[in-house]
Amino acid sequence: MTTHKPLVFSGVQPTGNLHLGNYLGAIRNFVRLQQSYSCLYCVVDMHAITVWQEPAELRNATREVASAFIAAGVDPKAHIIFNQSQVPSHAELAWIFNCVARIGWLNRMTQFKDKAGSNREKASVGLYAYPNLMAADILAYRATHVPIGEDQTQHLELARDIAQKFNTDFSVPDFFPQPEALLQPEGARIMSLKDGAKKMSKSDPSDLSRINLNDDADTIAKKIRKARTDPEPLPEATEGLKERPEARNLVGIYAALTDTRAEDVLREFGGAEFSRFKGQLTDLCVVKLGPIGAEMKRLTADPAHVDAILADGAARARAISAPILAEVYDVVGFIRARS
Ligand code: AQP
Repeated sequence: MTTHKPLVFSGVQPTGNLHLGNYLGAIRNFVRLQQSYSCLYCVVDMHAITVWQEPAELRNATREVASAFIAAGVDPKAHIIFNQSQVPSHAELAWIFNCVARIGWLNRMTQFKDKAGSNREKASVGLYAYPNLMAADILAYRATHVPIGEDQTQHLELARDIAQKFNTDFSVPDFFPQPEALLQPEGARIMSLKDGAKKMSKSDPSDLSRINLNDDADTIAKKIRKARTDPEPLPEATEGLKERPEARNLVGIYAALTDTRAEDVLREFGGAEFSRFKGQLTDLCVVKLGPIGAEMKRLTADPAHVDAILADGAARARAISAPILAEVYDVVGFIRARS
């Protein structure tokens, strides 16, 4: 990995069912950023266990996310792909950040409220402290740019606050940078195929709500055919999508997969019935996702190979983060053995 370029860090949780939203909202962008940044792409298994994960499934899902990165076009030699738990700096720095961040800051995090729901008392402490670990993920490398979905902007703000408070508390003004979000353009948020008001999500109990990256052509066709729509044909202009979240979502997916805008899609399909549009959308999804799914299948069939890529990435990630963590320990006042 070349280190003269600005450093990007981003992660995906191995919580199973990687889907089109993860691809269009995150992984595809990871591939594009390789040109201009040095990139660390992390399978964040420690974040995943903030809610219960079956150990065997966690292992498989970790390999699946790593395979998706590679299948989509991330180069694990030129950049770094690894799983979080193999680099102790994340947990070590997170503990220090647990002591820097204030409870009041975490109390404001809307994702905790959403994910814990009405059962807050039963949520894990890890789910509550999750944003501190995310700050550690980024700052353990002094990464300056973080590609995130809009749902993560509040957590990134918190990472910036933690960086600043650490620098101020310990009188080390430039120790940690202020990481910046690399936000995707509007439309990168893909919604459930069953409910245009809910985002497409790994944890949605209905498999028909999402297109998984490893779905075969028949499954993709079935899911798009069954996707919720309304009885009207597609409008001629984007204003006509305003009150039609499901139509807007399908048009948005088509636009994202063809790297165009909703208005371009409507120029082609305005006035068309959904049956025709859904047929075209199916073909497009199969063409774009088929090769990724096939390559993921090939890679996950050889777990030892994927594990070796993760181990190599983790060793290179440790080489960047360990010296930074050693400096942090000195700043905080921890005694450590000198090599
Ligand atoms: N529907 C989506 N549209 C666009 N981007 C999305 N992302 C997730 N869902 C969509 C982006 O994918 C990246 C990885 O997400 P994550 O695995 O860390 O967790 P998440 O955001 O919580 O993803 P899910 O699918 O919704 O998982 P569950 O159901 O487990 O919570 C992030 O960059 C995210 O923005």
